[in-house]
Amino acid sequence: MSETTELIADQLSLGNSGYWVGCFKDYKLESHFQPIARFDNGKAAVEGYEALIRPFKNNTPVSPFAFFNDVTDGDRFFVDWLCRALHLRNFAKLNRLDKKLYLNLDPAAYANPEQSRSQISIMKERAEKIGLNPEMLVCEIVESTSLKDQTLYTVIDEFRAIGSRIAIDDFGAESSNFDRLLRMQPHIVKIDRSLLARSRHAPQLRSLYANIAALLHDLGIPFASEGIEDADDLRFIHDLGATYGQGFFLARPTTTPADDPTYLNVWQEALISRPEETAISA
Ligand SMILES: [Ca+2]
Repeated sequence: MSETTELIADQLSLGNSGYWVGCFKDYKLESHFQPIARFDNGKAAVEGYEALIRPFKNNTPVSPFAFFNDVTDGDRFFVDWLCRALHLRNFAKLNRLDKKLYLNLDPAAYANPEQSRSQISIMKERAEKIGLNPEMLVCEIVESTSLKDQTLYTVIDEFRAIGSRIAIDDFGAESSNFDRLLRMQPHIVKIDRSLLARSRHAPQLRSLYANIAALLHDLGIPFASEGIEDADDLRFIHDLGATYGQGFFLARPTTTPADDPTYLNVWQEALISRPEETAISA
C-alpha cells in the first residue's frame, strides 16, 4: 500500500447512516449519486450514476465549489483520491454493480505521472475488490484544463489501460478544443449544462447545440446532455440524438438513488407524450 492509500483509509469512517464519510480538515464529505439515463429508440434506462461530493462544515452543507476552492494545490491530489475512495466504498453499498460509475477527476491533481500511475492501479484493485469491473468505471475529465496536453493524454491513457472509459466533462462551457478532443478519443462527451440552459431562450444557441451534437455524431462519439430540467429539455436533446442524459428532471443526486422504475416512468412519459413520437411508434 502506498503512503497516500494509508492516509486515505485513515480519513474514511462509517457514518450513522450506514454510508462511508470522508474527513478532510474541518470538512465532512458524503457521496451523492445522480443517475445518468441512456436513450435507445425512444426507450430510457439507467446507464449509471455520477458520484458527487457533498461537503459539510460544522454539520452545515457547504457548496462543493467552495470546498474545492478551499483545497490548496498541495492537497489536490490527496483530496481527489480521497473522494474517489469514498465514492467506490459507497457505491459498493448501493448494490448496483451492473451500472456504470462516473467519477470526476481533477486534472490539476495529475501533474506527477508516477504518482498518478500508482493511484490508478490502486483504483483498479479497489474496484475489483468491491466486485466492480474497471470497465464499468467512467472517468470524467474536463477537456479545457491547465494541465499540459501531453500530461493529460498520459493520464487518460493510464485510465484507458486499466479498462476504464473516458468522458469529456462540461464540453462547450469554455474554449473547447476539437483537436484536443480528437486526441483524447473519449467514449462519451458530456455537453455542459450551461449550453442547454441558455438554449432554452436563445434560438441561435439551440442551433449551436445542434451543431455540436451533429459534429459529435459525425465523429462517432456518443454524447450526454447535462442539466435536463424539464420535459422540453429532454425532448430537445433526444431529438438531437443524445445517447445519454442527466439533470434534475431525470433525478437529483442523493445518497441512495431510488430503484430504476421510479425514474423510468417519468422519463418514458416525457419521451412518448407527444404526437410525433406516437406516430413513429404506431
Ligand atoms: Ca461531471
